[in-house]
Amino acid sequence: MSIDVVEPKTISQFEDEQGIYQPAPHIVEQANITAYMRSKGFSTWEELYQWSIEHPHLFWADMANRLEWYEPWEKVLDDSNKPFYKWFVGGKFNIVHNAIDRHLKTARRNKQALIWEGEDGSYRAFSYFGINREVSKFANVLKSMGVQPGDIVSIYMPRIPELVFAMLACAKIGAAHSVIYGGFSVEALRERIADAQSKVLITADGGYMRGKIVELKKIADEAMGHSPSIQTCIVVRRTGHNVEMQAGRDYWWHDLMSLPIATARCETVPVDAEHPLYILYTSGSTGKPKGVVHVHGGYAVYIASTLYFTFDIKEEDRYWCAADPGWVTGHSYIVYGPLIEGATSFMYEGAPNYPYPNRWWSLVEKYGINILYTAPTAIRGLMRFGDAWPNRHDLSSLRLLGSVGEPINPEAWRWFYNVIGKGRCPIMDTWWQTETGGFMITPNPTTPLKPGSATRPFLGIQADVVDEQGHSKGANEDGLLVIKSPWPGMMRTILRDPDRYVNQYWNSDPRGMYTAGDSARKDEDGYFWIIGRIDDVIKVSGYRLGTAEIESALVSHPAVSEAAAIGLPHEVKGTAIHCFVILRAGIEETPALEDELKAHVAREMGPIARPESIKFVSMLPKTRSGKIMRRVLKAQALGQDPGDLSTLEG
Ligand code: 6R9
Repeated sequence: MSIDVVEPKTISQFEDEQGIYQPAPHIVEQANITAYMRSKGFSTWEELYQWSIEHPHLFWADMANRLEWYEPWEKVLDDSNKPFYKWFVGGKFNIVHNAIDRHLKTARRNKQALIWEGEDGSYRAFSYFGINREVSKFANVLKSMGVQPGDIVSIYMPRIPELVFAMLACAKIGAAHSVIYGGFSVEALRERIADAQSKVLITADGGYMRGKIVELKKIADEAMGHSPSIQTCIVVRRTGHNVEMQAGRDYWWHDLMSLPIATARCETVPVDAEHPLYILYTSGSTGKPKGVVHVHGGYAVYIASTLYFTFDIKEEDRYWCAADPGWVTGHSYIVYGPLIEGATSFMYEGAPNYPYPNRWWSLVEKYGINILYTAPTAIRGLMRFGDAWPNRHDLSSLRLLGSVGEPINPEAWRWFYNVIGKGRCPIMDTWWQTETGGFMITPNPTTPLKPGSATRPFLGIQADVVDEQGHSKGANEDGLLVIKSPWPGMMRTILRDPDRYVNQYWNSDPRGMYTAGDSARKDEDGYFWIIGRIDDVIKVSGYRLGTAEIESALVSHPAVSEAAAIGLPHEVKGTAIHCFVILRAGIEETPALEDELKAHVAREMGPIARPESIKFVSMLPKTRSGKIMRRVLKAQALGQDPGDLSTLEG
């Protein structure tokens, strides 16, 4: 495909001689953060930040007081059993009370909460009143299926409103949800259902992606065939194509929702602030995905305050986070965050370039989107088609833009800023992780921006770049990104594996700082520049995949004896997967086998994990302890010096 990227020539009126984008005075004046800063008696963000890290209990109590509690907390933070921190101890709370119930008492009752457009052009919208009805009805359905507080319900759905209702219904009755991204395949789904021990799976017949049907129910059927814990499967009819329904196990969502038990009245269950809200599986450096646990209280406080200050949500805004709800970004900033803030959130089902590369821009125009939050991979993907597509549309409703998932290259940043934001919308480059719950290093609308930098830590967050011993690195020196004190949105543990939580995140640093697994550098202005993952994780189009998972998928093929996967730069995906495979004796290296192995990985893990290339090799570089030295493969592929080879197997 020919690449038609024109580096925008417009120099924004806000760009200074150093290439720093200064915030427009009217944005600063109207920003939520400015109002808060003034209310605390400070005249600069720096002073406010300094206060927030010196008095985190006061700051977080302020943030918690923005929400409604059934019973107040006794203590903001209990750090008596590090790193198992507890927040808002003794408080009784439910995130759904804050996301829905409390709005019903105000004029927001009739405000649009969720506007949805399907890839096929279908349109649905729900007010807060409407969302409450759907969620309450479905919560009653779940209760009738025997779902209890503490259970984990697995959800495997396309990007449709029922996904949001299902998540909220679980939370409303004190059950935890585990959303498995709809792009994952049989084995990934089976493994996650087994770890969560789910009795109930919620899915759909299928979803639309690029005009084609994704066969979700079919994949779910295969996974359920090997999931003894599942007793009930609830299926939303989205595509209407034929799917198998197993009597006694599978039920249509719409049938259940029309039963008399599905009344629109359901009490929200008050739970402890530390009660689990959801499990979200994410890739780590070993094969088994980690079930990151988030809780009701601190998580709600954290995502609401980060959204409020960073994306500056205003009552009349239409906000669009274009992520998938199956990713943490969707959990925090499509579902819970915007609803807690009483915002109008827009959700789109399909591909950004379907049927044409102007789909997103036409949606911005059609719905009058004010805030657009997306990922560098999507920006690069759309930039490839040139400026004519966005230029055909009125994008003047946009006020703020956002980016998440991987470092954004300055070219993509400038294109997003100039061509989409017309040089007037600041870009919030938000660095965070599944584990952190919400934004950690991020600008706010008053921050001077440097393209490619996530700028500085959020209020109350102490981030640093350190060496292996935990000593701070100097300006512009590479090191490990750490967080030096706890925050309310942090993960609480890894499901069924608390040791892994301690070892993976807290032990590598002798001072007990949270180690993020990213390398970074901090410049002379205290701006953070994220370099990338230091562990064996590859980010493909912003999705986090473990090299070990890809390798196990390859090795599960009868022709493969050993495999190594690395990430190499890719123009659109950011990073693409390249594999090195040792075949079993007697198996011939053919192009057909290469294709078959690519398809095999896509089948096992999902299309997102399909390798870009597979190279047949006769040996792999390994350490004496048998660990594959992926950095050596990577250096070779990039023609770079492989560095220290002292641990290479002799
Ligand atoms: C939210 C999310 C976490 C990893 C993280 C880092 C990378 C995320 C970034 C970024 C540079 C940003 N990452 N945001 N890198 N700039 N603004 O992505 O969660 O899927 O758990 O991935 O993503 O490497 O460690 P998750």
